[in-house]
Amino acid sequence: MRCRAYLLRFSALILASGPSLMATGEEALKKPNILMICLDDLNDWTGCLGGHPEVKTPNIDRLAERGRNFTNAHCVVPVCSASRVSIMSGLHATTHGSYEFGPSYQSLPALREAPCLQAWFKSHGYRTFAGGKVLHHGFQGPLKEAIDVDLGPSGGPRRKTGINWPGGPWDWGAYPEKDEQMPDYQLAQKTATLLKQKQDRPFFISVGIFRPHVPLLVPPRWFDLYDRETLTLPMAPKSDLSDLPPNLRGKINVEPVHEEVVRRKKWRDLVQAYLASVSFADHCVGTILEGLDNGPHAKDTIVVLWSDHGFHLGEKHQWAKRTLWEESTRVPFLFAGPGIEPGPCREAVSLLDLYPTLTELCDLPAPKRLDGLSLTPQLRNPREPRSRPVVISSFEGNHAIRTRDWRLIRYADGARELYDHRKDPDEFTNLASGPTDEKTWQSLAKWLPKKPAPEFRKKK
Ligand SMILES: [Ca+2]
Ligand SMILES: [Ca+2]
Repeated sequence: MRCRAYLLRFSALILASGPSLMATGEEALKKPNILMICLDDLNDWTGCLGGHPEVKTPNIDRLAERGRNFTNAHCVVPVCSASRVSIMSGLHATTHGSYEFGPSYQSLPALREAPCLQAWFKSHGYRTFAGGKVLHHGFQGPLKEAIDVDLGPSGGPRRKTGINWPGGPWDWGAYPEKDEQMPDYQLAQKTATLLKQKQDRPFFISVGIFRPHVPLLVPPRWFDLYDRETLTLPMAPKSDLSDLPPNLRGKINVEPVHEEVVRRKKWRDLVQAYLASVSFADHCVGTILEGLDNGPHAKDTIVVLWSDHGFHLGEKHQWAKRTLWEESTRVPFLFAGPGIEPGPCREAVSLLDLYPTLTELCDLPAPKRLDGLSLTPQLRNPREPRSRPVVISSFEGNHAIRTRDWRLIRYADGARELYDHRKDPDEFTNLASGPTDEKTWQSLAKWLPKKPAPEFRKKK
């Protein structure tokens, strides 16, 4: 009966139209726990997003099946630090001014008064645990207070010399021998052990797995899942580049450039290594979820899983992140737990929506400013439209607008791109390269940021 009471109460939290319907008395003091799993540089190459036909992610897929799978979710900025700062502050780059890899949360003046997600939950009675890469720079300085218990690092063992790409950050290979030698897996096991213990007050666990971030080094059994010779390479026709604005050339490439990967005949190796790293990360997710499912908090914990941004593996002849195209901005974003009905949602949503969604699900007040929208309407009804589209920014002055069906990009120099996802999910045909349907363009362009914050630069 107690379990049933929990379920009813959590369903009420999600389904109620206002606080008047919330449970009262002792029941109101009980809050759902949060288990937040974040992955690093994981694009849509999961079974539940269908980004690669051979990828094996059984654990993430199982979580997607039992919860709400936001299949059209996007980051705020497609690079680690700025993406994570935005998620954890609930504020857009156009508010805090971090559009590229760089400033820590605490160094941004606009965030001085903005409580990070974990600090907010802690100040409302939660015990907070965090391990691995959650904020890119960690919970340092004034943010240290946000975390009660440190669960340790993530990643893999470091190597002094490269295996396959000496001298570059892009190494890959079957290393080390066993999962147990990977701090990512050790962190997953530690989290699973924690989840098997009874907690006496609500908890918020943040756990950040580092793979599939480079270097793509994972144990051999993950490489063995994929046949290098027959695996599917991304579609990257040279003709796709002909309708792109010229401003892109050379500006957003990071090492390695696509031509170099092809020339050195390393495309297949890198795709295999990324797939292997994704499956290893999925195994870490499975280890954590096994802990939750076999512990005392399986029924009173909301699980949320996301990746900080996407990743190119040759699409549009690009590698890695930082572009404003689908492969760089689209991410897995899943909610599961008591009262959350299973099924996909195709509305365009932002990782910025995490903060207001979690505060509402847990019946906490919200900080005075959050730029995202609570997704509780879409958790109730997956066809409910989000009231405004998603805005993604990369480098100062460049922005994308993503709706259910469209992507608009406008660069700082005025260059334009427009893609119709109903007909062109790979964004091959830039409808803004010639005469553009102004009505469609304007209906999307009106959402472009009017007065974005200037880029924050540290005084020298
Ligand atoms: Ca990242
Ligand atoms: Ca094209």
